[in-house]
Amino acid sequence: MQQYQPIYAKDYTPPTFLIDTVDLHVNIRDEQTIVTAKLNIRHNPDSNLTKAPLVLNGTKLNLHYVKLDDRELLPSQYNLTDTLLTINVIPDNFILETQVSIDPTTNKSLCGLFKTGENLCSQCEPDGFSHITYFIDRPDILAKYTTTIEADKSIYPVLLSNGNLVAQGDLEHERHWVTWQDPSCKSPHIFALVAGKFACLEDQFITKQQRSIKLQIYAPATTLHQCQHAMQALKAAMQWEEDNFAATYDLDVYMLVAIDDLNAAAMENKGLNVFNSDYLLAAPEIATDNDHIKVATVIAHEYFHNWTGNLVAARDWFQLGWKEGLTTFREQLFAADHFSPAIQRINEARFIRNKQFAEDSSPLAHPIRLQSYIEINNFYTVTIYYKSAEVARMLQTLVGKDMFRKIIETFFKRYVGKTVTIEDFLNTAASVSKLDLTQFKLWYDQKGTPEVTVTSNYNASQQTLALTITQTSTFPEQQAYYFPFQMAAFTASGKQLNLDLPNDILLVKNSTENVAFKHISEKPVLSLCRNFSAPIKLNYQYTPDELLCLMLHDTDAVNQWQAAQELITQLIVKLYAATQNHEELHLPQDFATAIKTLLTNTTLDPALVAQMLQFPAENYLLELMPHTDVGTTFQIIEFIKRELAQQLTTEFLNCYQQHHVVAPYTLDASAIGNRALKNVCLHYLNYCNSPAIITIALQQLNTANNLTDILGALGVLVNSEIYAERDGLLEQYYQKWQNQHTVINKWLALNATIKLPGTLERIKKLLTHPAFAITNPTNVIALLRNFTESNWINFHQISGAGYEFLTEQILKIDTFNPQLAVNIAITLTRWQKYDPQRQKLQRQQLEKILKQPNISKNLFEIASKAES
Ligand code: HT7
Ligand code: ZN
Repeated sequence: MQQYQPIYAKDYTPPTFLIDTVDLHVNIRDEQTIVTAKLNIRHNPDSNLTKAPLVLNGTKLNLHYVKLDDRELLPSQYNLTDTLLTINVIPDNFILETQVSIDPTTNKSLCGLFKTGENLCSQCEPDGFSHITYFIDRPDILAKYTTTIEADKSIYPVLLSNGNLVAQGDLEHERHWVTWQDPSCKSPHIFALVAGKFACLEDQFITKQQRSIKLQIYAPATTLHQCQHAMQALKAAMQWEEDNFAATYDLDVYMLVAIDDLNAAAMENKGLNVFNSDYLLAAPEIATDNDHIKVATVIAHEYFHNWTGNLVAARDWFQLGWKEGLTTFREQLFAADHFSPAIQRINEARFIRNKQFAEDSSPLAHPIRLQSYIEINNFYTVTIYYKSAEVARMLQTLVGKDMFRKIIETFFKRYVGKTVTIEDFLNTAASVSKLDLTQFKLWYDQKGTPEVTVTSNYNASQQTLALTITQTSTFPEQQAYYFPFQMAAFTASGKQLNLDLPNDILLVKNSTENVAFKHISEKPVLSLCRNFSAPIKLNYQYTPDELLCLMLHDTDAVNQWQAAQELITQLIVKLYAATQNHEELHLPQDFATAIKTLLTNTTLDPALVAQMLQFPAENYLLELMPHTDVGTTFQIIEFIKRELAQQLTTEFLNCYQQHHVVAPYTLDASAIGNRALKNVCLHYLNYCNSPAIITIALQQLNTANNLTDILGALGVLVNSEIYAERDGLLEQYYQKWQNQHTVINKWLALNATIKLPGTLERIKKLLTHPAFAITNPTNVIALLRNFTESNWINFHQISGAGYEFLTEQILKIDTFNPQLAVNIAITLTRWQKYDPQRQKLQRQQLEKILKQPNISKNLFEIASKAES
C-alpha cells in the first residue's frame, strides 16, 4: 500500500522567496507546447531562512534548461525530482529562466494545460500552474504576469490570458502571437490560458464611477445564442455587488469561456473565468428552470471571487473555507434577491442536511479550517463551501445586515492586494462590530454537526413557556457553539404569539440554555431554528397536528417545508417499524388528509407546495435511520406514494391541471412554481399505473416549450411500469439532442435514475455509447454519480454488483483523472450508515481500491480515511 505524507496547518512558514514578475512565453505546437518562463525572484524579507535553497514545484514537465541571470545551469547545479526543482546557491535577487515542454493533447487530468474538444484550456487551482511551468506554486506568491501565446492561426484563432491584450502579430507558416498583461498581482492558481475556436458575445458594464468594462463570453459559434442568460446574470452580479458591498470590478475587461471538460462547475481565473458549458449555456429548450438559476448563481459565484480569493487572496490552502464560504454566501444572497428567496433558502437547508450532515458524520468529516490534508483537491467539499457559507450567514444574523456590510467593506479595504487567514477575517469582524467572536470561531475549527435538543413545558395556569435547549456533539472533547436560534410560536389555529424576543432570535452559547417566556395565552406550536438560522440537527418532539399547523400557518417557508418533511419522515419511520413487526402496511387517514389539504389549498405558494410534496432524500433518511435496510425503506416510500396517488387521484389531477399553464416560457417565480408543482403532481399520478396518465405525460412531452416540462414528462414515462415504449422514447430524445452536450447529460441522468430493475445493465451498455465519454466529468457525473447517489434501489442491490461496478469505474478513471475518480468514490465512504451486509460489501471495495498498486494520492487519501 502506498504511503503519502500529510501537510499540516501548524507547519506554515512564509515563503523563502518571492516572485515579483512572471514573463511567460507559451508556444503551442501540434506535438508539444513549449513554455519559457522568466521569473523575477527575490529573497523574502519576512523569511528567516536566508540560506535555504530555491525550491520550485513542477509536475510532468520535460525540462529543457534552467538559466540564472542568463547563465545556463549545469545539471549538477540543481536537483530534479518528479515534483521539485531545487537550486542550491542563489543570490538575493535574480532572474530565473526555465524552459519546459508539456503535452496538453494527452493530458486527461484536466489539471494544468489540457485539450478540450479541439481547444486548449488551463486549470491551475490548486496546483495546476506547476503542471505548466516550474514555480513556487502556493497562493501567497503574488506576482504580475505577462503572457505571450504563439499558435497556429487556423486551429487556434483565439488566444486568451489574464488582463489586457497589449500586443499581437502574425508569424511565418500561418502562425500568430498575442501578449496579455495583467496589471493586478495574483496567486498562481488564478492564472489562465485559453486557445482555440470560439465565437464571442460582447456587452459592457458601466460602474458607479462611470468606468466601462468590456464583457465577453467566448463559446463555440453553434452555442453563442445560448449565452444571453449568462450575460444578463453577469451584469446583474456586478451591479449587485456594487449595491450591496460597494465592491467594483478592477480591470477593464472581463471574459467568460465555455468548455465541455472541467473538473468543477467553473473557475474564477483573474478576468478570465472558465466554465463548464453546463454552467454557462442556458435557453428554455436546453436548460431547466433550475439550470437557469444554477447558471446565474455560478456566474455570480465566480464573479464574487474577484474580491474573495483574487483581490483579497487566501494565504494558504488551509484558508480555502474562508474564500469559498464567503463567496458562496454572497452567491446565495444574490440568488435570494433574484429568484424566490423562500425556495432558495429551502434548497440551501435541504442541501446542507442531505450532503453536509452526511459528510460531517462520515470518516471524511473535517472542520472548515482543515488541520491537515494529503491532497487539497479532495477538500473542495460541501463543508468547505456550504457549511462555511452558513457560518458567514450566522455572522450576518448575529451582527445584523448593515454591520455585516460594514465588516465586508472594511475587510476589503484593509486587505486588497494582500493574503489573509480566517483570523484576519474574524478579527476584522470583531473589531468593526465590537463583538467577541472567540467562541464563534469554533465553527471554523471544530468538525461535526451539533445536535440541539429542545424540550418545552407549557404552564397553562401561569401562562408561561419554559424551554430547555441542549447542544451535544458527536465528538466528546468539543466545546459548545455560539449561534443564533431563530424561533416563533403559534396557536393551534395558526395565529402567531408574541414571544417578546428581539428579532425573534435567541442567542445560544452554553451546552444547556433555559429560557422562559411569559404571557403565552395558550399551548404554543413552536417554530424552531427558523430560516435554518444555524446548521444544526434539531430534535423536538412534534405531534402530527402541530406539524400540520406549521405546514399551513408558519410564516417561515423553511419551517413550513421542514414540517412537511418531518411529517413524512415520521410516517416512514413508523411504517419501517411495522414492516419489522411483519404488520400489514396502511396509510394513516390523517396523513392523506394533510396531503389533500396541501393539494387543495389555494393560499400557499405553488412552488412551496411542490417542495413540501417531495420526499426527504435517502441520504437524509439514512442519517436518521442508520443501519436500516435500503430495500425496505425504498418499498415503504413507493407504498406511500402509491397509496397517496390512488386515494387522491382527483386532487393530484386537479392540481396538475390548475398549474399546467400554456404560455410562452418565462423565468419568473410564479411560472417556475407552477411548473414545479405540476411536475410533482405528474410524478405522483404515475403511481396510479393508468393509461390516462401516460396520455397526459405524452401530451405534456409533445407540446412543451421548455426543458423542465420535457424532463418532467420523460421522467414519468421512462419510470412507468405500464409504458412499453421507454427505449424508443429515449432513443428519439437522443437522436434529437445528440449534438447538444448539456442536454445529453440530462439524457444520461435520465437513464441512470430509472428505478425499475435492469438499470445497472443499461448503464454498463451506455459506457460504450457515443453519448458518453469517460474522460468528460459532466458525462461521468450524469451517468455514474446519478446512479450511485440517486438510484438507491439499483445501486445498493444486495448482490453487491452495483458496488463492484463502481469500483471498476473508479479505478479506470483514477489512471487519468484522480479528481474525477474521487468525485464518484465518495459514495463508498458512507458505508457505516448501511446494514451489516452492505457495510461488508462496500468495505470490500475500499480494500480492493487500496490494494491496487498505483492509485493516486487523491484516491488513496479518501479510501484510506474511509476504510479505517
Ligand atoms: N475555486 C474553484 C475551485 C476548483 C476548480 C475549478 C475548476 C476545475 C477544478 C477545480 N478545482 C478547484 C471553483 C470555485 O469555487 O468557483
Ligand atoms: Zn468558489
